[in-house]
Amino acid sequence: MRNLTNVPKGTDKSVDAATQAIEIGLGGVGKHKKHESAEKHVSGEALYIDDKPELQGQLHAAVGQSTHAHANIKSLDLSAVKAAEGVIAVITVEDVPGHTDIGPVFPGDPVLAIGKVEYVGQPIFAVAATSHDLARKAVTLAKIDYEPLEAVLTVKQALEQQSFVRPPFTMQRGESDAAIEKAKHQLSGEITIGGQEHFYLEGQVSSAEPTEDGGMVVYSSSQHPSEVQKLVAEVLAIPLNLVVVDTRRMGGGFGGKETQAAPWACLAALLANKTKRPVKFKLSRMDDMIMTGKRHPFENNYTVGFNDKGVIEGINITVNGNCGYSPDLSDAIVDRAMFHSDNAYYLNEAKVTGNRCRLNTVSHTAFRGFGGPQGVMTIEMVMDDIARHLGKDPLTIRKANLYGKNERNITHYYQTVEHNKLPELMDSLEQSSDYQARRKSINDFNKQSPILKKGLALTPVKFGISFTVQHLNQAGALVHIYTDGTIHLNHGGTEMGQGLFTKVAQIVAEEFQVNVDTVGVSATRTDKVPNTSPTAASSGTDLNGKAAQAAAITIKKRLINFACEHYFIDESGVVFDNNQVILSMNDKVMHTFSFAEFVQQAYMNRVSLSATGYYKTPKIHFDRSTGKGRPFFYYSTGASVSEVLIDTLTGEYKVLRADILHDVGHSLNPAIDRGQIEGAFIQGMGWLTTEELMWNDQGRLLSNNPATYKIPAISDTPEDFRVDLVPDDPNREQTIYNSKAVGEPPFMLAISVWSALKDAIASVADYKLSPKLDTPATPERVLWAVESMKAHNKTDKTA
Ligand code: MTE
Ligand code: QUE
Ligand code: MOS
Repeated sequence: MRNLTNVPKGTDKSVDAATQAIEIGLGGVGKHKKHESAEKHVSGEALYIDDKPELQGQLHAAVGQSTHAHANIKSLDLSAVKAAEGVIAVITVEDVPGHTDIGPVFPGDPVLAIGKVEYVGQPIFAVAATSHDLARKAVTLAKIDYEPLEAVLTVKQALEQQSFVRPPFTMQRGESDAAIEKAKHQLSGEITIGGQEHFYLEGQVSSAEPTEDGGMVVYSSSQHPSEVQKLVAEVLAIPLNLVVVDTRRMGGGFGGKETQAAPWACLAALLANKTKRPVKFKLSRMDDMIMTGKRHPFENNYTVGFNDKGVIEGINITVNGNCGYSPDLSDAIVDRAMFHSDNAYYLNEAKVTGNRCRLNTVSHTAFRGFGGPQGVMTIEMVMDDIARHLGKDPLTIRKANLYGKNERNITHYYQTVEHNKLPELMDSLEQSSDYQARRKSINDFNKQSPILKKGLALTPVKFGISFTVQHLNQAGALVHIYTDGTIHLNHGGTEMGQGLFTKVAQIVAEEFQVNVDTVGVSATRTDKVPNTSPTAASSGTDLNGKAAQAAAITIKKRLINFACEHYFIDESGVVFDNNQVILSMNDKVMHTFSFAEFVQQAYMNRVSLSATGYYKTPKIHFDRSTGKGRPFFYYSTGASVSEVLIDTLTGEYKVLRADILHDVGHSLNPAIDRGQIEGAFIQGMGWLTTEELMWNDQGRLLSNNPATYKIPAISDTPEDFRVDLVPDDPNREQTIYNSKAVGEPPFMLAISVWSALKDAIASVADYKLSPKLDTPATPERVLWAVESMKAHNKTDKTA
């Protein structure tokens, strides 16, 4: 573990200290490398799809949206739309030549409404016009007659009516009912967890160009170009080899562009096909917020049995995900909530049930953590509740329930938690953050401060890495070396700001020991690497990094063979170092070539300088029928401590300080990893505090713009923010350079903010009660929770 005294905190030096121990190769792995587009991002030169120059004849799309949450369409009169200024084409589902359902995994998502609508905002018809504004104006002119139907608008309603998008599923280990009953103490509780708008800076956008042979080239801001390719081909009824999807970068995806980039690409392609002109479809911010799915809101509950030490002996957890109107990715998302209902804790006898509730709202989708955060929240609530019941510090309860090293280490889905670092990691953070001293001083502060109260909490994260759907855990890459020694890299992953392209370029540069700047990154394209998985589940680098390394190794082996044959030396005499190829015999250097010179020689001697690479994750399997297996290759872990200050008269609050210690194994790029950790924490904080989605009783989204939906601003960053990587702690599994995935896990570090808010609120009733605090914990909810503590104090006094 980290030497606590030597690590300066909250400064750039801490990153250096954290990475000094990493063996740094000359190619670039392990170094602080700035994002491949960093300068372009800040100067505005990075091209997003909407920045591309207009093509000749380019049209712009818009859709007419449902104004009802659930209704039959009695009649649809589009004559005024067709006659409107600038309108070139109008289509309904009847004009779709191929498949009309674009459900990504299960059917249920019509590309345009088929006779009925199932949420407010559902696309009913689409228009191509000569400008974006004219297209948007035209769609308002439709005359639509609806026959309203009863709408399901709450999770409670959905549960009552057994309205599900997929059947319920249970994971079980042991006999939890009996264990709970036998235990000395029992508790139960429930929590409502809000959803979250992705609020990527670049909205959903696609641009489609017809090709001369009846195909389509589609530029799409998508995390899943291969799925866009498949769905575009299907709606057009053309083979996949006639569709090319190109994604250079996204201005953020966060899961929102895994499945939900496809509808706009399909509609652009349908209109392009109909008009034989290029068509661009970009959503305005408000339309994007109304028409695309969000993080699943959940309503979860638990019953737990535990002993005097607060150790869980048995637990039943039910997670109820609000999936919206269609399955989308909800089956896998609710599964991930169930897989993370233990977070870092051994549950002993446990039963976890997941319901996939069907509501008449937009279909909810992937968002950083993919259901995991909603599962983790539930067990963290249990920890706080047990602590208040027993009158102990929640940290004591958390530590008492952590997975063990060689015992108490089997999850409720029967995966063994190996190489568990959390006991030491949490001890280390407890010390470096001065937890105990601050706990004492906060208690003192709260005693003498009647209105302002402070709270403190330390929470862990354990997040399973791999797609829980086995076949997605594969990737491909394509590497070319040109005769000037520059390298062209392409792989199946997409760049959404997370730094994937930078990391994979570093890996290829490392293999040849050349400067990373000589590795050109290029747009993800379905004609370069086929049949790719979405860039998701934090697995982009793990999968594509290994695939690109495999391709590089293939070429490197050819180069080595060439050197051996041409210069009559052994393999051991060929060394790639510092942009050179050094050839020796009997430890005596014979030739030193620049990498470019050597590559040129190889070319002249007819050596192939292009290769594909492929990777699939080993060891993983899961049998959903028994609920048993090893769905995750490994776990990423971390912990955070948050300190908050609340005003008990207004409910307003601030995060005063946050300390994070997060494990990324051998970091491939500490600067980027740190950026991911900071960004994820702030995004998680937004989810749990200020970002409130509000639908009215007609199913219409009211929080549909940045004035009514509050994402964190720079001023919401904790005043004192200390982020450390666990240094020199390679992944025990054979991942790329023994690194660990970083994209999603640190999102859940923000749960310490929520727990700290509850700690501050609990102080009002002398820590005797566990405040119920649904999320987002807006100032109103904090105030209500404070009021309930005060009400308890009153009844306590009168009793
Ligand atoms: N970071 C930025 N800047 N933008 C994003 O859209 N998406 C997150 C995370 N970090 C995201 C991000 C999500 S949801 C995932 S799954 C991972 O990045 C995906 O990329 P990776 O697998 O390459 O880490
Ligand atoms: C985590 C994820 C995803 C996941 C499972 C995880 C994800 C995703 C899918 C998925 C599932 C079935 C499909 C498909 C995708 O599963 O992002 O195309 O057929 O897209 O544990 O992030
Ligand atoms: Mo991330 S939610 O897996 O795109």
